[in-house]
Amino acid sequence: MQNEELFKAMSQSIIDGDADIVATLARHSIEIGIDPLEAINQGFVPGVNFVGDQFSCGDMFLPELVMAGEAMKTAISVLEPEMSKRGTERQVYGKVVLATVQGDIHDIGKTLVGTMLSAYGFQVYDLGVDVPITKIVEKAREVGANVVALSALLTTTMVRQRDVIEALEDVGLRDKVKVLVGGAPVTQEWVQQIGADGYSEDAVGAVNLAKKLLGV
Ligand code: B1M
Repeated sequence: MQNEELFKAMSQSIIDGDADIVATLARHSIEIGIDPLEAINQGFVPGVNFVGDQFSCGDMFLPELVMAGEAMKTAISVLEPEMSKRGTERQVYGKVVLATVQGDIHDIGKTLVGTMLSAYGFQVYDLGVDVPITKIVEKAREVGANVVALSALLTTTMVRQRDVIEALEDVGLRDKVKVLVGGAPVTQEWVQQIGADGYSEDAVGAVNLAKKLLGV
């Protein structure tokens, strides 16, 4: 199968919500030496984006969104070990407390960001999804985090990123950590509005930004 053909099949397997085919195609891409991040970005993500678009215009419904999300998680779980292996930089650059903010259960992009940060030399404390502000702040204090990384996929939950920054200020931690935000609705304008230190549109960008913010 040519790469283009494989990417199309990957996208379709997400649209169909067929986790078995997703896993087979993901394993095949590893066998033929495709970069796992390329498989995600060019193969599987177009499928999940298609389902998202169809959902917003009412042509697909919640069950399809759920199945596409589960299928996407299968793809990541097959490709994740390969991504980790490819991260060759072994020094520890810093500690990152990572979470999807309260009220938001989207975890695919956040997990991908965590995988890449770990692969490229950060110690990542992934608190999961729907994480309360206090839990994020407490963990940052407990581990002496250098970076707090906050994912939000909903326009209604982006505000929690600002709440975390305010809570870090309240407990005197704001000047000790860099705050990195991300997720589909996040923009540079939002970063400025809430006083975050930066955002990136994807997982590789998050690694580069974290390194830049820490000067490593
Ligand atoms: Co949801 N959902 N969803 N959903 N969902 C979106 C986000 C939506 C845009 C779909 C749409 O309408 N077009 C829409 C939000 C609209 C808005 O607010 N503007 C939406 C909605 C409305 C909802 C519900 C409210 C639906 C409902 O119940 N009526 C509900 C909300 C539940 C909640 O959170 N409280 C809901 C639920 C779900 C599922 C559970 C079914 C499932 C998630 C499964 C899971 O995560 N385990 C789901 C899915 C799959 C999606 C879409 C289709 C795909 C998201 C995804 O995984 N993308 C999404 C539409 C879309 O984005 N096209 C949609 C792939 C992933 C690799 O990309 O997450 O963007 P992404 O992450 C990227 C970058 O954003 C960035 O790097 C990642 C890797 O490149 N990034 C960071 C992310 N976090 C970062 C952090 C960083 C840096 C970069 O630093 C800290």
